[in-house]
Amino acid sequence: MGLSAWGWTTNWQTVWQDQRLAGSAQPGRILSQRDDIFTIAIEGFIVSAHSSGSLLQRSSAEERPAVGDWVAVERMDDDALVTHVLPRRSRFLREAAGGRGVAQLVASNVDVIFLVCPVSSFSANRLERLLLAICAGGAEPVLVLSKGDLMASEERQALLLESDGLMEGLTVVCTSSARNSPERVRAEFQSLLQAGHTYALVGTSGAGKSTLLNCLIGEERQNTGAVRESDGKGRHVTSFRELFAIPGGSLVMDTPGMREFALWSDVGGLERVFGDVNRLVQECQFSNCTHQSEPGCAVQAALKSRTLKLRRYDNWRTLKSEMEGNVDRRSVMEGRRQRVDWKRKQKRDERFSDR
Ligand SMILES: Nc1nc2c(ncn2[C@@H]2O[C@H](COP(=O)(O)OP(=O)(O)O)[C@@H](O)[C@H]2O)c(=O)[nH]1
Ligand SMILES: [Mg+2]
Ligand SMILES: [Zn+2]
Repeated sequence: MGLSAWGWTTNWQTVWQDQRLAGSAQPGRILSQRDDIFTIAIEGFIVSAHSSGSLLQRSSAEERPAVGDWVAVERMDDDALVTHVLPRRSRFLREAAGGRGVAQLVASNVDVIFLVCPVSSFSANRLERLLLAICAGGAEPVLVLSKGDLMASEERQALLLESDGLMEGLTVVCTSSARNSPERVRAEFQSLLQAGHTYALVGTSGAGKSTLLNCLIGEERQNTGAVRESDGKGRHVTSFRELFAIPGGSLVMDTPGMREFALWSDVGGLERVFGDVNRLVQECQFSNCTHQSEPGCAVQAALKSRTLKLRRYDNWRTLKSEMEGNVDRRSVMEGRRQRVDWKRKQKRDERFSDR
């Protein structure tokens, strides 16, 4: 397959030229990663590669090569090295599980993220959180309500209505890979998929992401797993991110399930997901309104008239303060890093002056 089949365009060609890389380097796209080994598509070939030492040394966790990235590859005799990551068009980040203050790049250079949520475990708060991370990272979200067969039609309609309120202009599809044939599922997604564009399936374990991917590919490429009967939770069947080329020319990334999702991003995305709240805030009489009991508070008025749900307002406050906290935390970490760099530099200078 040529690189254009993996999403390479004249735009990427321009970005590539701007990097002024060594003549021996060639562009490639990371299709999957197992431990430290990447599978990479380069023109006409699929190769295995790992990161060069200097790339690892100069990059933070979130800057390191990830599935979906366009990278520079240097081929050796029986090995290949990733020496550079091209600037990303979009990056879907979360804080790595365990709260160690480290970012995890979930998906890179994805145009559209299919946020997959079974109708049976719909949570508006969680979905708003994920929509925020998607929009903050520069990808376009589409909400996929999966396992539609598990719910009666009227309940499904109610859920669709509630989904519309999660974000203005949000595309929502309700599907069922169990009830519908793969052909029917493909037809439902046809208008959402564009040749040369990259998509990612994101959501909890057992949401039906891999099953959906198999429908889109038209064959059983990814293993899928039964949900535990005891607690209805999915098992981790998909352990690696992987990018697939599907019939029609789109690229779809399957990802492992995410249980916790702590935001890593700063306040970007709030305007998009919470456009309604943002407009209300601007209409308040006082620009420093805390929306508690001030006169002329548009937020309180909207809550009273039920045009704004208390749940949504509360979640906006939670997510906003979490994001603002991230900005503070990041600047503290950045300060610490700069101090370490400065001390290192000072030590080096001292060493040189000793000579
Ligand atoms: N009832 C129902 N079950 C589904 C549907 N899609 C997938 N499943 C089942 O849900 C379980 C988890 O699916 P899987 O695709 O592995 O989920 P993933 O973890 O998100 O990749 C499997 O047992 C699937 O057969 C659906 O549309 N309806
Ligand atoms: Mg899976
Ligand atoms: Zn107010």
